Amino acid sequence: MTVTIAREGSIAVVTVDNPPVNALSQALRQALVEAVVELDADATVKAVVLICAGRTFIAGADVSEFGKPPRPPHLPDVVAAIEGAKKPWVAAIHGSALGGGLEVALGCAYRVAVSSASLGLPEVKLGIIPGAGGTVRLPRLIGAAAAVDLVTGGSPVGAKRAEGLGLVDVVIDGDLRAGSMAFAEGIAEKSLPQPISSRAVPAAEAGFWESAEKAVAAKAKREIAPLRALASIRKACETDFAEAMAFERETFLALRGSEQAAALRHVFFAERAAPRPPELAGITPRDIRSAAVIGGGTMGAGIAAALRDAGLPVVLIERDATAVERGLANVKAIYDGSVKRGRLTQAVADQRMAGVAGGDDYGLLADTDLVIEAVFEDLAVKRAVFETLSAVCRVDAVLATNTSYLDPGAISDGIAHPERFLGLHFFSPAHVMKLLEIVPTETTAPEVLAASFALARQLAKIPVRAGICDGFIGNRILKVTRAQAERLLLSGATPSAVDAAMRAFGLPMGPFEAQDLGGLDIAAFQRKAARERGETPFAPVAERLCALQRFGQKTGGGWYDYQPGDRAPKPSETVAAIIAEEAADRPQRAWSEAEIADAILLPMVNEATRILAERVALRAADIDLVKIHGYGFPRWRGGPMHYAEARGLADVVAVLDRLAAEGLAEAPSEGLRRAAAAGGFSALER
Ligand code: T1G
Repeated sequence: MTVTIAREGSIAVVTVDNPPVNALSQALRQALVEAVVELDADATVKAVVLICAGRTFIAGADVSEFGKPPRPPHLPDVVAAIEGAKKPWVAAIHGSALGGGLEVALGCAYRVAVSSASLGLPEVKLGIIPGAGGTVRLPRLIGAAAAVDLVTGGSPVGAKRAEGLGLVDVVIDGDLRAGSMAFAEGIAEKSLPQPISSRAVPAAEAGFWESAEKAVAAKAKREIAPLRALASIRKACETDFAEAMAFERETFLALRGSEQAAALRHVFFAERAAPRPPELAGITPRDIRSAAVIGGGTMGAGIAAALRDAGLPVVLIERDATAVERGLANVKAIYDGSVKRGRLTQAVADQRMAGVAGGDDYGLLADTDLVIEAVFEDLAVKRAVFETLSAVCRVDAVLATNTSYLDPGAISDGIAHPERFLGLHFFSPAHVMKLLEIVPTETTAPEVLAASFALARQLAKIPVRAGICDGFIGNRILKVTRAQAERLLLSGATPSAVDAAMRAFGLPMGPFEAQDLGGLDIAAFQRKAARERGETPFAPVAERLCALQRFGQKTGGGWYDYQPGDRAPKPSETVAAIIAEEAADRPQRAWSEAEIADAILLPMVNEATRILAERVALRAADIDLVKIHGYGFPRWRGGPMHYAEARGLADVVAVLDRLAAEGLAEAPSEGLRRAAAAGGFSALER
């Protein structure tokens, strides 16, 4: 880490260089305080430009320091030193001025930025609030309403919008260093602007705080930090600077040690590690500049849209002209929906759509870099597609199957150059869900695997490498969850109670509501395949519902009844009667919400541990990412594996043993017992 000071005439340029994102390590904080002292003492210096080397302005406090006791100089003191400097400091912003980085910029007398820069206070996404004056200075600079939006949502704003808010003084066209130097020369002789800390806050209009609290609570759901951030901003608007700073600091330190902050930090680092698996270090990915999708159904259209959103030209192949038209219409419907929801302008949607060419001739793919198959989940159909592709496509074209359940090795058996083949399992809707399970076969080449991880980065997806088994990582765990949920029904719980308990834990919906939404027939199809493999999937009630064609919302009834045009689930007497019959000879018991959650979550952890022990997943954190980004597991819980470790694996094992003794869950796996004895899942990751 270096902070260098260059003098050009009466302007001093302080350059921060702390790769990769100029995070505010202790050494950097110390160097900034020393720079203020040195430049205040230099009579030749009239103004100071604070600029950063590398990809970005200061992107925040050093998150890797969070688990450790804070060391001086503390960031609020660094910001106060800059704000109290005798010479005006100008923050010259490129990349992302985030968190502590923006707080440092707020300590500066002025802020300038290039138009591509973004500025934000994302702390709530880490389960904390700004801890160096962000909630206190921001309302003094841009008013309470804009400050509430920026801080409680945690999303950055672009430089132009920041200028409109008064967060940035000037947007610099062209070279930032030259532009910020020119700006500094322009203000060098002027008197210092009033420090933000001593400015008054415009009074909020009547009822503002009450409505803000309702809006923030609705969006934050069970996350604590957003409402605490709102309280800190309100304090800043209603008390003096010093009292508000003390409140903010106290709140920040309390949240920093919270379970939610630990969980969100875990997810933050897991998400950054996922696109760069250590086993691919040094492998050069094959270039992917063009793509094709075979199959224009829901998945194929979603994948085509995801590829287009990443700027790749796409050929959408279907079996005949009519199917091609239908496929293109499916893609267009996605973009029409995005325009209708205000996510895209019509011009952008048209441009995206123009990049999708439909066709029923595989010959169109002779020079395509990547082909993703998304046809019907039938082995023979898929094998026929790849037989044609391996004859038509370049020998170095990456060929991928989007299969959810079939063995990619069986699909690719016999194709030419199998080293270029693997599974790319997208989650529906493929242009929205961030999870991408990457499933190599035994012959997949490293540079093809690396190309898939690079593609995930290009698609802004979270890639997780999965080994081959029934359901890979996510759907294999889902099968256990569904079987476990039925087991509870046969021992005294109801679908509504199970769903309510899982919502209370933080899931967006419970297992029965989710099946009614997705359709019970999909899992029935997979259970049929499992039985043909000689397995005995446990779904006594679901099988009977499917026999009655009760497939969920799409048939007006599944686990619940639905009134026409109303998606609200209603408890079903039909289902209750079937449950009662299936439960007839089984012991019944009362279930509390916490006991239901344990009986669903801990078997989930048990199966996830088997997946880890079998190396189907390489890291416990990868399994957390699968559940969060593929199945809605609450981010602020960190994922099932983080939740289990934070709770204590010994307790997880003890509760599972009790449930198993009652025949209500499988006993803890050997791997889970080993991880509990070792104090964590890392014992299984070596
Ligand atoms: N601290 C430490 N390391 C960080 C970091 C941070 N704040 N941000 C990123 N990294 C690492 C990351 O782990 C990865 O490491 C590398 O940088 C590239 O990251 C007091 C308390 C800045 C938009 O929340 O949003 O300030 O894997 O792959 O896609 O009020 O990183 O290469 O070894 O994400 O170009 C607030 C979080 C902190 C910003 C760049 N700041 N970072 O995205 O690269 S709390 C944040 C990001 C705070 C104050 C409070 C993004 C990025 P490695 P990357 P990118």
